[in-house]
Amino acid sequence: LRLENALLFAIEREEFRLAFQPQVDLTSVKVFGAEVLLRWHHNGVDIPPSEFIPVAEEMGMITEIGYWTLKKCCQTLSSWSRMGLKLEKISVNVSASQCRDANFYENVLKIIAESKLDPRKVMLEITEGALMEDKEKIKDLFKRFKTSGIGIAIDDFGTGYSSLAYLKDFPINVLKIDKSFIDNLEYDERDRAIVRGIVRIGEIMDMAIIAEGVENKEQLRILQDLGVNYIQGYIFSPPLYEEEFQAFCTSHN
Ligand code: G
Ligand code: G
Ligand code: MN
Ligand code: NA
Repeated sequence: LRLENALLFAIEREEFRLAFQPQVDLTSVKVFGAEVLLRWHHNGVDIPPSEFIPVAEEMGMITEIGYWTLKKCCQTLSSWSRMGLKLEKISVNVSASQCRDANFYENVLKIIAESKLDPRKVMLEITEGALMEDKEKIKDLFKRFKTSGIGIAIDDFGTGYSSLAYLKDFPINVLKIDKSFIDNLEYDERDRAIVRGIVRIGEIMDMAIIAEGVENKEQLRILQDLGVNYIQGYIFSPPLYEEEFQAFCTSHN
């Protein structure tokens, strides 16, 4: 209950910050994008998203928090662009319940337009669970995003409950291979088989593949061998605050 009460005031008390985790293209060895990860600093402590996001979802506050996050990250991307730091993509996590907002599409478009950002720079990361909600409604939503140039990435791919059939029916741009398939890549041939399969699906269905949670060089080498060129993980960088992220990009591009 205390957490819920505190969450109600977190935006106006400016307790949220964005962290940005670099996404690296191995072909050019450049930062092509970043995933935005919300941080909440409350009463001197950092409360992890794994704790407050589910609460925000239950309270129905995730919608407001989600719009705040999108607005903030669009503004940040625009300001980076003016400073000469050009990112191709910014990925924002979206909860299933955010997609239920009747005006979700219009609101997202409005926020992007207000920042004078090219919608093609924005990627929405959605977990497989969201696809299960109301299939036709979600499909329609994704199609509208597609016509506006906004990308859709499936987060934690392979760990959810939904069927592979949605890959065929939904306009999806990116599959993010879940960290759990990367963790033992060096030791477990079954994980390599799964990654190989995902890469093959991506080729045939014209979806890009990003590997998440890559931590060491051996994993990186295997992923490169398997044809995965987009990497996100501690091997390059943890999520960084704005200034640190700028410094990281300056030293890596
Ligand atoms: O770095 P990390 O602990 O931030 O993130 C943990 C999880 O919290 C992420 O996998 C993601 O599912 C969730 N998360 C982080 N930021 C956001 C956000 O802005 N919106 C939503 N819906 N989830 C987020
Ligand atoms: O939204 P999603 O579940 O994909 O968020 C990614 C989560 O994974 C965030 O909590 C982020 O901090 C974390 N993360 C990203 N890269 C690594 C990594 O290389 N190792 C570990 N342990 N966690 C990571
Ligand atoms: Mn994510
Ligand atoms: Na993920």
